[in-house]
Amino acid sequence: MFDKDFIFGASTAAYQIEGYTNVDGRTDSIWDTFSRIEGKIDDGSDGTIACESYKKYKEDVKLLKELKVNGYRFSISWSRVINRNNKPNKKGINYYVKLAKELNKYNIKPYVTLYHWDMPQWLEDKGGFLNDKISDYFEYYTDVITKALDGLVSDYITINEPQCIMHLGHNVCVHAPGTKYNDKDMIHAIHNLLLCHGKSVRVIRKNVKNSTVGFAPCSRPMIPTDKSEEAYRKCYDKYFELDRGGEYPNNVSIYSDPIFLGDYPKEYYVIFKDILPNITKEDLELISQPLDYIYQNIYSGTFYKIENNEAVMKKFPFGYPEGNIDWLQVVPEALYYAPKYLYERYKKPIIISENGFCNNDLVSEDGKVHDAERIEYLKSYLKELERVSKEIEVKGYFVWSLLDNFEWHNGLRKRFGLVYVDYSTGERIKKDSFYFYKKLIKENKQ
Ligand code: GBH
Repeated sequence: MFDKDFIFGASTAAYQIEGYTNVDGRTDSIWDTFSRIEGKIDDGSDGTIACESYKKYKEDVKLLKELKVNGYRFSISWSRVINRNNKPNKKGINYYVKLAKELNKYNIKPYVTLYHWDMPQWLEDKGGFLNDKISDYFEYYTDVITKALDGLVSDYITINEPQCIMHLGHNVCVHAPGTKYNDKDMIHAIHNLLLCHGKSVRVIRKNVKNSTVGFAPCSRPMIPTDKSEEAYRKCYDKYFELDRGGEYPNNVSIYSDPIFLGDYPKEYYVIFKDILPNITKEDLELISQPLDYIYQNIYSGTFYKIENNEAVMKKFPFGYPEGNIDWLQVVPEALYYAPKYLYERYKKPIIISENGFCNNDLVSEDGKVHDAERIEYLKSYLKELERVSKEIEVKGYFVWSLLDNFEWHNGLRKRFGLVYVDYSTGERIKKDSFYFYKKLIKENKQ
């Protein structure tokens, strides 16, 4: 059981669900462009139709209402609400106003993510995160949308998973825009991204009464297999370590230390000493304005054992339980250890902004979707979250996702929803896990 005011929510993102990418003045985002390139998306699909939530949003809100969630986390498509001349696009903005109103009608709090990976293509053409003016553009966009949603939305998340933006988008290049950065450009772009966050926070605080603000990185925690304090400490250090084998753009502390602690980790200045971007005291102050929560997207973890005083990764045994996507091993303890590590270092209440399961769902003869594995996943993860909530402050949990949707480079064939979507008809079918989550929320409120 969680506190009575615990936020049970569901999460989605604009490009993954909205469809109607070519209407009402919306311009291309980098994902539109990327999806058109042959071979980039596994099944050749894209977001042009997806769940058609741009038109079916009332139906979606009805689903949320039936679940009795008290929060819905969705993202705004920058290229829908700001046009190519960097001016507001009324028609696009109006969609989010209508959606927020519909949610408020049923007392479902909107949690708005401003950037869930869909940079307007015309801004990418000007250099994207390497453009030193990108944070001014982001500040302007934040100003426009927070004013438009005034009185309707008070909870904002600036940026979703900077790790995926930089690592998947610009290092391994399986995500849009898929252009490789060298190290110098990478840490420069990361600094610009953090400035986007900082300027956005400043505007939100100015424009929105009683606002809450956060940002939502992702992480995959190290799970100690041995229960000693030493093992815990070694795994904690590893989790925040900057240079895990050159994968620093995928790291926790390079983003969260500047935001929560006011500076990059010490090793940053050592590792990148010859290629540092220009980092001023003002930048760091802007980036580290106080936030309300530590949001975190967590799906899986990796086990570590202690050998010769070192935390070393343990291979998963053959046949270890996993979802229908290659990185999704079932490791419920991830929702115990990651919140604990994060709370210890950054000292703010935790909200899990995404957690969920990719299943090989199909519609059965009885017309229903029996996703028993997803139920087991959610049950076991929430148990661990409940366990850690006895030790630290945990404020909420958003399941990924309300609907099956466009799973980025994996396309439409990977399903994460509590609700099944038939992409040829747009029909939504509540899965068994939908009823499971509904029941869990209900029981928790009694
Ligand atoms: C989230 O990203 C996204 O925010 C969301 O849009 C997406 O649909 C959802 O999750 C489901 O994928 O380091 O071994 O975990 C996914 C998080 C983080 C998963 C990076 C893949 C790389 C491999 N991703 N991870 S691993």
